[in-house]
Amino acid sequence: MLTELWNDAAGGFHPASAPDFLPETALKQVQLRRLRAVVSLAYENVALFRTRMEERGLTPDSIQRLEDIQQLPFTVKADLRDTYPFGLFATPMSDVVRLHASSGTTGKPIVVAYTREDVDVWSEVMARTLACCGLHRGDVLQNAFGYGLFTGGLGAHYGAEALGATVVPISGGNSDRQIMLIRDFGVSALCCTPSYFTYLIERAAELGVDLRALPLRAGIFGAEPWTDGMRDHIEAAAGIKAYDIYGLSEIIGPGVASECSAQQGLHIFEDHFYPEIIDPETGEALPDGEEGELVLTTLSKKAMPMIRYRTRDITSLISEPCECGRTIRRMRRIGRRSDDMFIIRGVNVFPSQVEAALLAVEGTLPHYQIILTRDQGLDQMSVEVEVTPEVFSDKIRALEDVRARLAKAIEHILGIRVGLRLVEPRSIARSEGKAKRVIDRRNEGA
Ligand code: DLL
Repeated sequence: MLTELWNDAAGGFHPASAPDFLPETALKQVQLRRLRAVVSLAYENVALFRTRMEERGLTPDSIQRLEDIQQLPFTVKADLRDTYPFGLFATPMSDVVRLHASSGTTGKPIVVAYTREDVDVWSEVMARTLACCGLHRGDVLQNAFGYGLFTGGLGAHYGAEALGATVVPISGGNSDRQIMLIRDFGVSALCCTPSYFTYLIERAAELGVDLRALPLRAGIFGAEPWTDGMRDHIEAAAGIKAYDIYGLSEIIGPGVASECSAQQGLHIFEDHFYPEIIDPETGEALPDGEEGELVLTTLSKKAMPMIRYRTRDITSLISEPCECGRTIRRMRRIGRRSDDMFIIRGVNVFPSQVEAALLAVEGTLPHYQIILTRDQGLDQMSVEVEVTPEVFSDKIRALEDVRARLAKAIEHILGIRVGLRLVEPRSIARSEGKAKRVIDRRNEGA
Protein backbone atom coordinates (compact mmCIF):
# COMPACT_ATOMS: atom_id res chain seq x y z
CA MET A 1 0.00 0.00 0.00
CA LEU A 2 2.67 2.49 1.03
CA THR A 3 5.00 1.45 -1.77
CA GLU A 4 2.20 2.18 -4.18
CA LEU A 5 1.82 5.63 -2.72
CA TRP A 6 5.49 6.41 -3.02
CA ASN A 7 5.69 5.23 -6.59
CA ASP A 8 2.80 7.38 -7.59
CA ALA A 9 4.88 10.23 -8.96
CA ALA A 10 1.82 12.19 -10.04
CA GLY A 11 0.61 12.15 -6.43
CA GLY A 12 3.85 13.71 -5.33
CA PHE A 13 5.00 11.01 -2.92
CA HIS A 14 8.66 10.23 -2.66
CA PRO A 15 10.63 7.47 -0.90
CA ALA A 16 11.94 10.03 1.59
CA SER A 17 8.32 10.51 2.69
CA ALA A 18 8.20 7.03 4.26
CA PRO A 19 8.40 8.32 7.85
CA ASP A 20 5.30 10.46 7.20
CA PHE A 21 3.30 7.21 7.19
CA LEU A 22 4.83 5.36 10.17
CA PRO A 23 2.38 3.73 12.57
CA GLU A 24 2.25 5.64 15.85
CA THR A 25 4.06 3.01 17.93
CA ALA A 26 6.95 2.80 15.46
CA LEU A 27 7.18 6.59 15.34
CA LYS A 28 7.32 6.80 19.13
CA GLN A 29 10.11 4.23 19.23
CA VAL A 30 12.15 6.28 16.76
CA GLN A 31 11.45 9.46 18.74
CA LEU A 32 12.50 7.96 22.08
CA ARG A 33 15.68 6.46 20.68
CA ARG A 34 16.63 9.76 19.05
CA LEU A 35 15.63 11.84 22.07
CA ARG A 36 17.91 9.85 24.34
CA ALA A 37 20.78 10.23 21.88
CA VAL A 38 20.34 13.98 21.42
CA VAL A 39 20.07 14.61 25.16
CA SER A 40 23.35 12.70 25.70
CA LEU A 41 25.03 14.62 22.92
CA ALA A 42 23.96 17.99 24.34
CA TYR A 43 24.77 16.98 27.92
CA GLU A 44 28.27 15.91 27.01
CA ASN A 45 29.10 18.81 24.72
CA VAL A 46 27.08 21.93 25.55
CA ALA A 47 28.07 23.55 28.85
CA LEU A 48 24.87 25.58 29.24
CA PHE A 49 22.67 22.53 28.81
CA ARG A 50 24.77 20.36 31.11
CA THR A 51 24.69 22.96 33.90
CA ARG A 52 20.90 23.27 33.63
CA MET A 53 20.52 19.48 33.75
CA GLU A 54 22.77 19.28 36.80
CA GLU A 55 20.83 22.03 38.56
CA ARG A 56 17.75 19.84 38.20
CA GLY A 57 19.56 16.69 39.28
CA LEU A 58 19.11 15.15 35.84
CA THR A 59 21.41 12.98 33.72
CA PRO A 60 20.74 11.63 30.21
CA ASP A 61 19.57 8.44 31.92
CA SER A 62 16.65 10.36 33.42
CA ILE A 63 15.01 10.08 30.00
CA GLN A 64 13.35 6.69 29.96
CA ARG A 65 10.02 7.54 28.30
CA LEU A 66 9.02 10.25 25.81
CA GLU A 67 7.02 12.04 28.51
CA ASP A 68 10.22 12.49 30.51
CA ILE A 69 11.06 15.30 28.08
CA GLN A 70 8.90 17.52 30.31
CA GLN A 71 11.55 17.42 33.03
CA LEU A 72 14.15 18.97 30.74
CA PRO A 73 14.96 22.69 30.85
CA PHE A 74 13.68 25.01 28.12
CA THR A 75 16.01 26.78 25.70
CA VAL A 76 15.12 30.36 24.69
CA LYS A 77 16.33 32.83 22.09
CA ALA A 78 18.33 34.76 24.71
CA ASP A 79 20.45 31.61 25.22
CA LEU A 80 21.58 31.87 21.61
CA ARG A 81 22.39 35.57 22.02
CA ASP A 82 24.21 35.03 25.31
CA THR A 83 26.41 32.31 23.84
CA TYR A 84 27.02 34.17 20.54
CA PRO A 85 28.44 33.07 18.20
CA PHE A 86 29.30 29.40 18.73
CA GLY A 87 28.55 28.61 22.39
CA LEU A 88 25.77 26.10 21.77
CA PHE A 89 27.64 24.00 19.21
CA ALA A 90 27.92 20.33 20.18
CA THR A 91 30.51 19.35 17.58
CA PRO A 92 33.97 20.73 16.79
CA MET A 93 34.12 23.35 14.04
CA SER A 94 35.91 20.81 11.85
CA ASP A 95 32.61 18.87 11.63
CA VAL A 96 30.53 21.96 10.84
CA VAL A 97 29.99 22.33 7.09
CA ARG A 98 27.56 25.26 7.12
CA LEU A 99 26.57 28.31 9.16
CA HIS A 100 23.39 30.33 8.81
CA ALA A 101 22.23 33.34 10.80
CA SER A 102 18.99 35.13 11.42
CA SER A 103 19.09 38.86 11.85
CA GLY A 104 16.60 39.31 14.66
CA THR A 105 15.30 42.72 15.54
CA THR A 106 18.14 44.10 17.61
CA GLY A 107 21.87 43.71 17.82
CA LYS A 108 23.76 40.55 16.98
CA PRO A 109 22.28 37.83 14.82
CA ILE A 110 21.70 34.34 16.12
CA VAL A 111 23.98 31.77 14.53
CA VAL A 112 23.10 28.18 13.65
CA ALA A 113 25.33 25.31 12.48
CA TYR A 114 25.02 22.12 10.46
CA THR A 115 27.18 19.02 10.07
CA ARG A 116 27.16 17.05 6.83
CA GLU A 117 24.53 14.76 8.39
CA ASP A 118 22.42 17.76 9.46
CA VAL A 119 22.42 19.06 5.89
CA ASP A 120 21.26 15.60 4.74
CA VAL A 121 18.41 15.60 7.28
CA TRP A 122 17.48 19.13 6.20
CA SER A 123 17.43 18.08 2.53
CA GLU A 124 15.23 15.11 3.46
CA VAL A 125 12.68 17.14 5.44
CA MET A 126 12.55 19.75 2.70
CA ALA A 127 12.05 17.03 0.06
CA ARG A 128 9.20 15.74 2.26
CA THR A 129 7.84 19.29 2.50
CA LEU A 130 7.79 19.70 -1.27
CA ALA A 131 6.26 16.23 -1.71
CA CYS A 132 3.61 17.22 0.83
CA CYS A 133 2.83 20.21 -1.42
CA GLY A 134 2.33 17.81 -4.35
CA LEU A 135 5.69 18.32 -6.06
CA HIS A 136 7.68 15.53 -7.70
CA ARG A 137 10.41 14.79 -10.20
CA GLY A 138 9.63 16.67 -13.39
CA ASP A 139 8.41 19.78 -11.59
CA VAL A 140 10.27 23.02 -12.20
CA LEU A 141 10.55 24.94 -8.91
CA GLN A 142 11.47 28.61 -9.03
CA ASN A 143 13.13 29.29 -5.71
CA ALA A 144 12.57 32.94 -4.82
CA PHE A 145 13.45 32.57 -1.15
CA GLY A 146 16.59 34.57 -0.42
CA TYR A 147 19.88 32.68 -0.75
CA GLY A 148 22.46 33.60 1.86
CA LEU A 149 22.48 33.59 5.63
CA PHE A 150 18.67 33.26 5.59
CA THR A 151 17.76 29.57 5.63
CA GLY A 152 14.91 29.80 3.09
CA GLY A 153 16.89 29.78 -0.15
CA LEU A 154 19.40 27.00 0.46
CA GLY A 155 16.86 24.94 2.43
CA ALA A 156 14.40 24.84 -0.46
CA HIS A 157 17.24 24.38 -2.96
CA TYR A 158 18.64 21.22 -1.40
CA GLY A 159 15.14 19.85 -0.82
CA ALA A 160 14.14 20.34 -4.45
CA GLU A 161 17.29 18.58 -5.66
CA ALA A 162 16.78 15.70 -3.21
CA LEU A 163 13.23 15.32 -4.53
CA GLY A 164 14.52 15.22 -8.10
CA ALA A 165 12.72 18.38 -9.20
CA THR A 166 14.41 21.01 -11.36
CA VAL A 167 15.32 24.03 -9.28
CA VAL A 168 15.70 27.57 -10.64
CA PRO A 169 17.86 29.31 -8.00
CA ILE A 170 16.83 32.88 -8.70
CA SER A 171 16.70 34.02 -5.03
CA GLY A 172 14.52 36.98 -3.97
CA GLY A 173 14.07 40.22 -5.90
CA ASN A 174 14.55 41.06 -9.57
CA SER A 175 10.83 40.78 -10.06
CA ASP A 176 10.62 41.38 -13.81
CA ARG A 177 13.09 38.60 -14.38
CA GLN A 178 11.13 36.34 -12.02
CA ILE A 179 8.06 36.80 -14.18
CA MET A 180 9.99 36.27 -17.41
CA LEU A 181 11.42 32.97 -16.12
CA ILE A 182 8.07 31.72 -14.77
CA ARG A 183 6.79 32.11 -18.32
CA ASP A 184 9.81 31.06 -20.37
CA PHE A 185 10.87 28.04 -18.23
CA GLY A 186 7.37 26.63 -17.82
CA VAL A 187 7.76 26.92 -14.05
CA SER A 188 5.21 24.67 -12.27
CA ALA A 189 5.89 25.72 -8.66
CA LEU A 190 7.34 28.75 -6.94
CA CYS A 191 8.44 29.35 -3.39
CA CYS A 192 8.90 32.67 -1.57
CA THR A 193 7.28 34.65 1.23
CA PRO A 194 3.55 35.19 0.71
CA SER A 195 4.04 38.96 0.83
CA TYR A 196 6.62 38.86 -1.98
CA PHE A 197 4.27 36.75 -4.05
CA THR A 198 1.50 39.36 -3.74
CA TYR A 199 4.00 41.78 -5.25
CA LEU A 200 4.80 39.36 -8.11
CA ILE A 201 1.06 39.10 -8.83
CA GLU A 202 0.84 42.88 -8.98
CA ARG A 203 3.93 43.21 -11.19
CA ALA A 204 2.81 40.45 -13.57
CA ALA A 205 -0.46 42.33 -14.10
CA GLU A 206 1.47 45.53 -14.86
CA LEU A 207 3.57 43.65 -17.41
CA GLY A 208 0.46 42.17 -19.02
CA VAL A 209 1.33 38.59 -17.96
CA ASP A 210 -1.63 36.48 -16.87
CA LEU A 211 -0.20 34.05 -14.30
CA ARG A 212 -3.41 32.02 -14.46
CA ALA A 213 -2.73 31.13 -18.07
CA LEU A 214 0.73 29.69 -17.30
CA PRO A 215 1.67 26.15 -16.13
CA LEU A 216 2.37 27.48 -12.60
CA ARG A 217 0.17 25.34 -10.31
CA ALA A 218 1.65 25.47 -6.78
CA GLY A 219 2.96 28.21 -4.53
CA ILE A 220 4.95 27.22 -1.46
CA PHE A 221 4.87 30.04 1.04
CA GLY A 222 6.22 30.61 4.52
CA ALA A 223 8.66 32.50 6.77
CA GLU A 224 5.96 34.94 7.93
CA PRO A 225 2.34 34.75 9.08
CA TRP A 226 -0.38 35.02 6.44
CA THR A 227 -4.13 34.64 6.70
CA ASP A 228 -6.66 32.49 4.87
CA GLY A 229 -7.87 35.72 3.24
CA MET A 230 -4.38 36.23 1.81
CA ARG A 231 -4.39 32.64 0.58
CA ASP A 232 -7.74 33.17 -1.20
CA HIS A 233 -6.40 36.31 -2.84
CA ILE A 234 -3.22 34.54 -4.03
CA GLU A 235 -4.99 31.40 -5.26
CA ALA A 236 -7.57 33.38 -7.23
CA ALA A 237 -5.16 35.91 -8.72
CA ALA A 238 -2.49 33.41 -9.79
CA GLY A 239 -4.64 30.33 -10.45
CA ILE A 240 -2.52 28.17 -8.14
CA LYS A 241 -2.84 26.18 -4.95
CA ALA A 242 -1.01 28.01 -2.15
CA TYR A 243 0.62 25.88 0.56
CA ASP A 244 1.85 27.03 3.96
CA ILE A 245 5.25 25.77 5.13
CA TYR A 246 6.83 26.47 8.49
CA GLY A 247 10.25 26.43 10.07
CA LEU A 248 12.80 28.48 11.97
CA SER A 249 16.56 28.84 11.85
CA GLU A 250 17.10 27.65 15.42
CA ILE A 251 15.51 24.28 14.64
CA ILE A 252 16.76 23.74 11.05
CA GLY A 253 15.22 26.41 8.77
CA PRO A 254 12.22 25.60 6.56
CA GLY A 255 11.28 21.91 6.71
CA VAL A 256 9.80 21.66 10.21
CA ALA A 257 6.18 21.40 9.05
CA SER A 258 4.16 21.60 5.86
CA GLU A 259 0.61 21.61 4.60
CA CYS A 260 -0.55 18.78 2.34
CA SER A 261 -3.25 18.77 -0.34
CA ALA A 262 -5.95 18.90 2.38
CA GLN A 263 -4.67 22.35 3.49
CA GLN A 264 -6.01 21.66 6.98
CA GLY A 265 -3.01 22.23 9.21
CA LEU A 266 0.70 21.57 8.74
CA HIS A 267 2.22 18.10 9.20
CA ILE A 268 5.17 18.25 11.58
CA PHE A 269 8.09 16.04 10.61
CA GLU A 270 7.88 14.53 14.06
CA ASP A 271 10.56 11.91 13.58
CA HIS A 272 13.09 14.79 13.53
CA PHE A 273 11.33 17.55 15.49
CA TYR A 274 9.43 16.69 18.66
CA PRO A 275 6.59 19.16 19.26
CA GLU A 276 5.01 20.21 22.55
CA ILE A 277 2.50 22.95 23.29
CA ILE A 278 2.89 24.86 26.55
CA ASP A 279 1.09 27.60 28.37
CA PRO A 280 3.36 30.60 27.60
CA GLU A 281 2.76 32.03 31.07
CA THR A 282 3.31 28.97 33.26
CA GLY A 283 5.40 26.74 30.98
CA GLU A 284 3.03 23.87 31.68
CA ALA A 285 2.41 21.29 28.92
CA LEU A 286 -1.01 21.48 27.22
CA PRO A 287 -2.87 18.59 25.56
CA ASP A 288 -3.42 18.25 21.79
CA GLY A 289 -6.09 20.67 20.59
CA GLU A 290 -5.29 23.40 23.08
CA GLU A 291 -3.68 26.59 21.90
CA GLY A 292 -0.35 27.66 23.33
CA GLU A 293 3.33 28.21 22.51
CA LEU A 294 5.03 25.69 20.28
CA VAL A 295 8.15 24.11 21.82
CA LEU A 296 10.40 22.03 19.58
CA THR A 297 13.20 19.56 20.29
CA THR A 298 15.51 18.56 17.45
CA LEU A 299 15.79 14.77 17.59
CA SER A 300 18.63 14.31 15.12
CA LYS A 301 20.60 17.57 14.86
CA LYS A 302 24.30 17.11 15.56
CA ALA A 303 26.05 20.47 15.24
CA MET A 304 23.55 22.41 17.31
CA PRO A 305 20.92 20.33 19.05
CA MET A 306 18.02 22.32 20.48
CA ILE A 307 16.28 20.91 23.50
CA ARG A 308 12.75 22.21 24.25
CA TYR A 309 13.23 25.40 22.27
CA ARG A 310 10.52 27.97 22.94
CA THR A 311 9.54 29.25 19.49
CA ARG A 312 7.08 31.93 20.73
CA ASP A 313 4.85 30.85 17.85
CA ILE A 314 1.27 30.23 18.96
CA THR A 315 -0.62 27.21 17.63
CA SER A 316 -2.26 23.94 18.66
CA LEU A 317 -1.64 20.32 17.71
CA ILE A 318 -4.17 18.29 15.76
CA SER A 319 -4.06 14.58 16.50
CA GLU A 320 -7.01 13.49 14.31
CA PRO A 321 -5.92 11.55 11.21
CA CYS A 322 -5.50 13.54 8.00
CA GLU A 323 -7.27 12.63 4.78
CA CYS A 324 -3.91 12.53 2.96
CA GLY A 325 -2.94 9.37 4.90
CA ARG A 326 0.06 10.83 6.69
CA THR A 327 0.21 9.66 10.29
CA ILE A 328 2.45 12.42 11.63
CA ARG A 329 0.54 15.02 13.60
CA ARG A 330 -0.42 18.43 12.32
CA MET A 331 -0.38 21.89 13.85
CA ARG A 332 -2.75 24.72 13.02
CA ARG A 333 -1.38 27.61 10.99
CA ILE A 334 0.64 30.10 12.98
CA GLY A 335 -1.44 33.26 13.18
CA ARG A 336 0.60 35.04 15.81
CA ARG A 337 3.61 35.01 18.09
CA SER A 338 3.50 35.49 21.81
CA ASP A 339 5.66 38.58 21.36
CA ASP A 340 3.87 40.36 18.50
CA MET A 341 0.84 41.41 20.51
CA PHE A 342 0.20 45.02 21.45
CA ILE A 343 -2.44 46.50 23.68
CA ILE A 344 -4.62 49.30 22.38
CA ARG A 345 -7.07 50.81 24.85
CA GLY A 346 -7.02 47.63 26.88
CA VAL A 347 -7.60 45.34 23.91
CA ASN A 348 -5.04 42.73 22.79
CA VAL A 349 -4.30 43.18 19.10
CA PHE A 350 -2.36 40.95 16.69
CA PRO A 351 -1.28 42.09 13.21
CA SER A 352 -2.96 39.06 11.59
CA GLN A 353 -6.36 40.26 12.85
CA VAL A 354 -5.88 43.49 10.94
CA GLU A 355 -4.96 41.54 7.79
CA ALA A 356 -8.07 39.38 8.12
CA ALA A 357 -10.26 42.48 8.44
CA LEU A 358 -8.87 44.38 5.51
CA LEU A 359 -8.85 41.47 3.09
CA ALA A 360 -12.55 41.05 3.70
CA VAL A 361 -13.26 44.53 2.35
CA GLU A 362 -13.55 44.97 -1.39
CA GLY A 363 -11.56 47.83 -2.87
CA THR A 364 -8.50 47.30 -0.62
CA LEU A 365 -5.21 45.73 -1.71
CA PRO A 366 -3.17 43.23 0.36
CA HIS A 367 -0.52 45.85 1.10
CA TYR A 368 -0.75 47.43 4.51
CA GLN A 369 1.16 48.65 7.52
CA ILE A 370 0.27 49.06 11.14
CA ILE A 371 1.74 52.12 12.80
CA LEU A 372 2.10 52.22 16.56
CA THR A 373 2.64 55.48 18.41
CA ARG A 374 2.43 56.53 22.05
CA ASP A 375 0.40 59.46 23.21
CA GLN A 376 0.55 60.45 26.87
CA GLY A 377 1.61 56.98 27.88
CA LEU A 378 -1.13 55.23 25.89
CA ASP A 379 -0.42 53.13 22.82
CA GLN A 380 -2.24 54.19 19.66
CA MET A 381 -2.56 52.26 16.44
CA SER A 382 -3.34 53.34 12.92
CA VAL A 383 -3.57 51.29 9.77
CA GLU A 384 -2.33 52.40 6.39
CA VAL A 385 -3.77 50.38 3.55
CA GLU A 386 -3.59 50.68 -0.20
CA VAL A 387 -6.79 50.79 -2.19
CA THR A 388 -7.33 49.88 -5.84
CA PRO A 389 -6.62 52.55 -8.47
CA GLU A 390 -10.36 52.73 -9.21
CA VAL A 391 -11.19 53.55 -5.63
CA PHE A 392 -8.29 55.93 -5.29
CA SER A 393 -8.87 57.83 -8.53
CA ASP A 394 -12.43 58.46 -7.49
CA LYS A 395 -14.50 60.23 -6.48
CA ILE A 396 -14.53 60.96 -2.85
CA ARG A 397 -17.58 58.73 -2.43
CA ALA A 398 -15.90 55.41 -3.24
CA LEU A 399 -13.05 56.26 -0.91
CA GLU A 400 -15.40 57.18 1.88
CA ASP A 401 -17.39 54.04 1.29
CA VAL A 402 -14.29 51.79 1.54
CA ARG A 403 -13.13 53.67 4.63
CA ALA A 404 -16.48 53.16 6.34
CA ARG A 405 -16.60 49.44 5.51
CA LEU A 406 -13.01 48.98 6.63
CA ALA A 407 -13.57 50.80 9.90
CA LYS A 408 -16.55 48.55 10.54
CA ALA A 409 -14.66 45.34 9.66
CA ILE A 410 -11.77 46.27 11.98
CA GLU A 411 -14.12 47.25 14.78
CA HIS A 412 -15.96 43.96 14.31
CA ILE A 413 -12.74 41.91 14.70
CA LEU A 414 -10.89 44.00 17.29
CA GLY A 415 -13.74 45.60 19.16
CA ILE A 416 -12.13 49.05 18.92
CA ARG A 417 -11.89 51.85 16.38
CA VAL A 418 -8.46 52.66 15.02
CA GLY A 419 -6.99 55.37 12.81
CA LEU A 420 -7.22 54.57 9.09
CA ARG A 421 -5.35 56.01 6.15
CA LEU A 422 -6.27 54.83 2.66
CA VAL A 423 -3.33 55.33 0.36
CA GLU A 424 -2.55 55.14 -3.31
CA PRO A 425 -1.41 51.84 -4.87
CA ARG A 426 2.36 51.38 -4.54
CA SER A 427 2.82 53.83 -1.69
CA ILE A 428 3.75 51.13 0.84
CA ALA A 429 7.21 49.60 0.37
CA ARG A 430 7.20 46.10 -1.15
CA SER A 431 9.37 43.43 0.41
CA GLU A 432 11.41 40.75 -1.30
CA GLY A 433 11.48 38.65 1.87
CA LYS A 434 9.60 39.01 5.12
CA ALA A 435 7.21 41.96 5.06
CA LYS A 436 7.49 44.61 7.74
CA ARG A 437 3.88 44.97 8.79
CA VAL A 438 4.34 46.86 12.03
CA ILE A 439 6.13 50.20 12.29
CA ASP A 440 6.72 50.84 15.95
CA ARG A 441 7.19 54.53 16.76
CA ARG A 442 6.21 54.17 20.41
CA ASN A 443 9.64 55.02 21.73
CA GLU A 444 10.51 57.74 19.28
CA GLY A 445 11.13 61.05 20.91
CA ALA A 446 10.76 59.47 24.34
O1 DLL B 1 11.67 31.95 8.29
C1 DLL B 1 12.52 29.71 7.95
C2 DLL B 1 11.59 29.53 6.79
C3 DLL B 1 12.04 29.82 5.52
C4 DLL B 1 10.32 29.03 6.99
C5 DLL B 1 11.20 29.62 4.45
C6 DLL B 1 9.48 28.82 5.92
C7 DLL B 1 9.90 29.12 4.65
P1 DLL B 1 13.54 32.46 10.56
O2 DLL B 1 14.00 33.57 9.71
O3 DLL B 1 14.42 32.00 11.67
O4 DLL B 1 13.30 31.17 9.69
O5 DLL B 1 12.12 32.87 11.14
C8 DLL B 1 11.37 31.95 11.89
O6 DLL B 1 9.29 32.97 11.16
O7 DLL B 1 9.50 31.45 14.39
C9 DLL B 1 7.78 32.18 12.79
O8 DLL B 1 7.52 33.23 13.71
C10 DLL B 1 7.91 32.76 11.40
N1 DLL B 1 7.38 31.79 10.41
C11 DLL B 1 8.06 30.93 9.65
N2 DLL B 1 7.21 30.23 8.85
C12 DLL B 1 5.96 30.68 9.15
C13 DLL B 1 4.66 30.36 8.69
C14 DLL B 1 12.43 31.05 8.63
N3 DLL B 1 4.45 29.46 7.74
C15 DLL B 1 10.05 32.57 12.31
N4 DLL B 1 3.61 31.01 9.26
C16 DLL B 1 9.16 31.59 13.02
C17 DLL B 1 3.79 31.94 10.22
C18 DLL B 1 6.08 31.66 10.14
N5 DLL B 1 5.00 32.29 10.67
